[in-house]
Amino acid sequence: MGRKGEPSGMALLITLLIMLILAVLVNRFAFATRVHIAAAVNSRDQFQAECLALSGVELALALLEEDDTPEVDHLAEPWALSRELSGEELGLPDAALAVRVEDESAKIDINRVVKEDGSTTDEFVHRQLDRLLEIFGISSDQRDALLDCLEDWLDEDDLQKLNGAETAFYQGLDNPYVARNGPLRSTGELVLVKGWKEVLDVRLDDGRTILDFLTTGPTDGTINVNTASPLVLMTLATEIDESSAEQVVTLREEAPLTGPQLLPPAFRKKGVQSHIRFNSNLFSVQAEGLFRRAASRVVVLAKREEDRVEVLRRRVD
Ligand SMILES: [Ca+2]
Ligand SMILES: [Ca+2]
Repeated sequence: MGRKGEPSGMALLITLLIMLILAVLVNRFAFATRVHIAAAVNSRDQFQAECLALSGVELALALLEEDDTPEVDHLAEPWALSRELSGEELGLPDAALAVRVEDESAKIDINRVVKEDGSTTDEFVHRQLDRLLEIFGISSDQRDALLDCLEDWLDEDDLQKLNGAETAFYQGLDNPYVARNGPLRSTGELVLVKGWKEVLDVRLDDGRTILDFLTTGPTDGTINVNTASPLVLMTLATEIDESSAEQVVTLREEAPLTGPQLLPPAFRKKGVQSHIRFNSNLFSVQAEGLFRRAASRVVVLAKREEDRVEVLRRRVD
C-alpha cells in the first residue's frame, strides 16, 4: 500500500468528485426539464383557454349578426342570453366557457357629458349622471364636484371649473399624471379622476357599482328602453320614478317595445322621447374560457350596422 495506495486513493477521490458533479448536473438538468415541461403544459392550457374565449366571442358576434330584428333589440333575444357551457357540452373535458353580451345603449355614455366641440356641457347627460350619482346616495355638493372634475378631465382646455381639477392638480399628487383632456378610453379610467375612486367602490344592495350603468360608447346618447335597467330609465327625467321605470319593465316583458305609444307619459315628453330608442348598434361581449387551471378573458366592443358586425376594440386578459 503506502506509496502505491496514494495515487489510487486520489483516483477514487477524483472519481467520486466527478460522480458527485455529474449527479448534481443530472439533477439540475432533470429539474430544468420538469420546469420546461410544466411551462409548456401551462402555455398550452393558456392557449386552449384563450381559444375557447375567442370562440365564445365569435359565437356572440354570430348571434348578433343573425338577429333578424335589428329594429328592435330586447333582453329575450338569443344574443342577450348569458351562456355558460360546461366541458361536457363543449366536448372538451376540463374546459368551461361563459359568454355575456351587453347592450351599450342600455347605459349612459359618460363621454357625452362634454359635447364634440371639446368644451360645452351636454346638460341632458349632465342631469343623467347627477341623477345616477344621487341614486347611489352621493350628496349634492359631492355630485357637483365629481361632475366638475369629470368635465375638466374630458374637456380639451386646462381651465379648472369651480370644483374641478385639471392637470395642475394631478401633477401635485405623489404619483403625478396629466388629465386626459379627451374622451375616456374605458370606464375604468374614472379611477384617475379626482373624487371618483371612492364612488366606484359604492355598491347597491345587489352588488352593482356605478360602472355597471356607464359606457364610453361611442353611442349617440340615446337609451334603449327595451334593455336599460330601471335605474338608467330613472335618469332620463326627474318625473320618472322607480314605479314608472318598473312599469316599463313590465310592459317590455309582455312584448318588446317598438315605439313610444305604450310608454308612461313622462317618457313621451319631447325632451325625453328624443333620448330614447328601441334597438341598439353597439354591444360589448365578454367571454371567459377555462381550461384546466388556465383562464382567459376576452372583451370586445362591437358595432352592428345593417347585418354586419364590426369589432371596434378587443382586449385579451
Ligand atoms: Ca333584435
Ligand atoms: Ca380639461
